[in-house]
Amino acid sequence: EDGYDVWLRYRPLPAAAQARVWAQARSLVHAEPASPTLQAAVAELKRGVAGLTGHEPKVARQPTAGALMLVTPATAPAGVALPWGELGAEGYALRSLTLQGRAVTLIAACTDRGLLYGSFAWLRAAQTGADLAALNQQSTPKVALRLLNHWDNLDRTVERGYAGASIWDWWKLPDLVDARYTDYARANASLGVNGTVLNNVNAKAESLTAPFLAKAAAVANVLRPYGIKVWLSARFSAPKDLGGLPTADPLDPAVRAWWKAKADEIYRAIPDFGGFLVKANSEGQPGPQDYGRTHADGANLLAEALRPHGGQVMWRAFVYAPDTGDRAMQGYAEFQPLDGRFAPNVIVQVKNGAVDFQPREPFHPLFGAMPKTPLALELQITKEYLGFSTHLVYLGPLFEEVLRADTRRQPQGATVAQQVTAIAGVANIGTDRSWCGSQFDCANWYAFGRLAWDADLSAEAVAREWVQQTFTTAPGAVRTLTALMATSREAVVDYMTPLGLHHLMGTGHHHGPAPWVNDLERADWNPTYFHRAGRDGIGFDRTPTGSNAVAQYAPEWAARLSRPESTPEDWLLWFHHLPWDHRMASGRTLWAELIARYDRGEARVAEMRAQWAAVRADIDPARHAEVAAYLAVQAAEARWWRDACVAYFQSVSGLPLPAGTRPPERTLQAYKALRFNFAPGRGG
Ligand code: BDP
Repeated sequence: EDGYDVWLRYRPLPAAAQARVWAQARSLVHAEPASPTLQAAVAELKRGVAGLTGHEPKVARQPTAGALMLVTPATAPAGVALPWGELGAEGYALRSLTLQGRAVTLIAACTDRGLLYGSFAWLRAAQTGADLAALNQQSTPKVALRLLNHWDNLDRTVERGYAGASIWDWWKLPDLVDARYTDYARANASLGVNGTVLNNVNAKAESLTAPFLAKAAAVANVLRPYGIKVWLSARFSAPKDLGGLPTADPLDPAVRAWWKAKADEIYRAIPDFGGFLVKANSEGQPGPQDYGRTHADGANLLAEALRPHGGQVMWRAFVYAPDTGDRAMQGYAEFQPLDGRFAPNVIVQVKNGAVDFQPREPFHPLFGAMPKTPLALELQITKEYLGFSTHLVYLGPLFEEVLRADTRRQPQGATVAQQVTAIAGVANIGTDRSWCGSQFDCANWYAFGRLAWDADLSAEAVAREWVQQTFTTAPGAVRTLTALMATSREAVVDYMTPLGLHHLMGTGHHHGPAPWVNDLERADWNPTYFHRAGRDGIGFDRTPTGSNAVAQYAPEWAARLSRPESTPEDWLLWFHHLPWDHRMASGRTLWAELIARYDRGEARVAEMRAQWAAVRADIDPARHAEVAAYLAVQAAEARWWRDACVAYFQSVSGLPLPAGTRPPERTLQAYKALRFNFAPGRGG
């Protein structure tokens, strides 16, 4: 066991469970000839049932007792009522029923893609102990586009990648097509991911040249049967870089003609190409503002070229202008006024929070604030700011928190999940044998896909089913591991950035604590800019007496967030600058509470180690030892975070440590002196 099989391990079930699964999957009935997608579904069912039970189901023409039947409206048995109208192009239903006296199971969908998703759902049910003789499930995704964003460079380095090199072997493609691409497609299809952006948002124009399009087309050919469309990040200056034009001005007719010809060329190579993802006028990337044009002008230029082919543009709202005096306000300030100015096939892609993938951020104020513009939610699966792949942090609760956040933009039905037409996750996948850099990081890929498909699932239920498929079905161990995962995100918030603090990480690589840094090229990259700690207190005043970022939220939120008493404590220092003796809900002063949170984070990691030790008998030795070693690193680093932050904040507050507090192990100077010149970071 090395993790390669992720949650599609299909290892033999306990004997009684094997018999129950085999009784419902003795044969497979499906339409002939089968499309590549249907073939993929059937192959997965055979592989899964064979692995779980030791018997491979035979394909049959007619249903016998214990048949699994994959049916569409054209092939469903007469007289069986199924909710076709509700299933759409991707949904499926699983039904146990009796047909001419024989007990069978229907996997029903309007399309072969729905059958593929339904087949994976049936396999999930088989592995998580569902009663396969009495199935009655139905599921349809509410968010149309569910994409991975690879920040993979053409030289195979991965920006913010902690799992080895890029899985896309651009050098050998298109002639050599790694079998791993098929396993990648299977894993994503099992979650319902239906698109993938192959290259980094910090894009090279070369990704749009004919040789690279041929390589992307070879990947697309592998992913297509699994319902996954290929997308590419596009560099806005490509007409200059590749086309030799003097400008990339979006209103220039030659530039428009260049993109149109480029789109035509792409669709000749990849007929179902998804579209472009664009990072423009941000962190050195070119964009329409270089020519005095707006983000809408830029996005509409690409949209116009893609439109005849049905392609879409995902235009990112992660920008640094206009200078509002508050980093957290820039995306909204730039994009909200453009609502209504985007072409219909443009989707504005917004990070979950207004700063940058922190352990905890309030939801981005753009959600719900651009009613005329489709929005995408961008989540980060790779843990750039949460301890890389070394720390065990299950992101399900973070994803759940933002998906369920109620923007209050409409009287009802205004959660972030209800406001978006797409969900994108910055991938954590690489050539590492276990794909994601650590066993538990695969849970974040899993949770991303499952919650993007159905935001109403609970992060805890998703953790449970992941454990059952990935590690063990032993009930005690499943309970312990689900509990471990459930608290892991709160642990990292506590030992890194409690109470709404943010961006205290080391410069550039974002590894480790550096709350003291105050000399970066941009003021709003400095940790001191974000925490604003001094003798008088700590926190960023974003109320009307400060930057007034609260005004970017719906009035109800703006009012709530303007007062410390009505601000959720977890967000307190995001919105308020408060004196050290401010009284907290616990009765402690803010100073004492801050330290208590750091202590709690460290203690939680110790508890996670104990929980992992307790399930040792239920986990294979190789993976158990690997995770235990990672947890030891995490424990040491949680202590480092806690100690360095306590030492620093004490130097600023000038206050004594509350009675009974363990003093930091080392001096502040010692923490400041640490250097990590080879930490993974930007790549490229
Ligand atoms: C930041 C990353 C940087 C990305 C940027 C982005 O540090 O590597 O390029 O976001 O999202 O979080 O464009």
